[in-house]
Amino acid sequence: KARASYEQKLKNVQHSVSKKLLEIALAKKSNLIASADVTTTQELLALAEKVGPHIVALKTHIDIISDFEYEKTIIPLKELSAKHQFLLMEDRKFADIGNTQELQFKSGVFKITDWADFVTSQVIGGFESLDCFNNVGVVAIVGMSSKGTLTTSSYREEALKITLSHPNVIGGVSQSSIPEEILLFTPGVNLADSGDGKGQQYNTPEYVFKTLHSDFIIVGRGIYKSNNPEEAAISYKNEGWNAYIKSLKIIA
Ligand code: UP6
Repeated sequence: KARASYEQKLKNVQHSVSKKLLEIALAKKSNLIASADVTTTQELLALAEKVGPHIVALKTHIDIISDFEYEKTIIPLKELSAKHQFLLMEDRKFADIGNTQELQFKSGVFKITDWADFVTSQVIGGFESLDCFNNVGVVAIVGMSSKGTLTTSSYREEALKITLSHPNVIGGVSQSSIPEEILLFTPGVNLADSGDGKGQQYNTPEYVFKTLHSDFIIVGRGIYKSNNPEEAAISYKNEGWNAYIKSLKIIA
């Protein structure tokens, strides 16, 4: 069976964040999410400015920014996201009871609820632990990319039940296929390396679109560590888009 196209998915998805992601993908001909795993506000904003036009979303780990200040970090980041038309994905990977996740989401210095368009969350806390994310989209961690991960097939099966049934969830992070009614986000993508010596395992864009029917690739070091992050973003964007177009034509 051929994979569903972004146009087909756009007709079927309900969540406003899913719709936005698919609309941006079609408008920019991009399925690239850049992971901004940098540690200063200046690097974060410089990267967002360079790669912004080529991505559907910028993924942050906001708690690794050493000089975080809401006014100096988030306000300009929000401006860049509006200027270059990309969404903000905070990769917080919440993994607690609902009440604690709610506090982590709404309080502290980061106030994720005020600026993120969508967030990642583990589903280990159960269905109701995701209720607090009702003003954003949630990407559930179904399977991880690292060697020796405990997200076995039986875990993934249970995780998928929550992912498919919770109204706040727009999709999953996984290294295996998931049902096409939700969006599949795949990190662990790099054209040059097969691993990082710290357990990360990489695949190519070709593999993730063809074999997994992924919707969005997430690329970190392949872009921000490159000598020219803008050029790197353009090549991942083109590789990803071409791999997606090819995968539409495969009737398996
Ligand atoms: N990430 C993974 N694998 C997962 C889930 N999330 O790599 O299963 C995240 C990492 C990092 C990014 O936290 O921010 O995706 C991958 O970065 P890289 O391309 O530099 O390896």
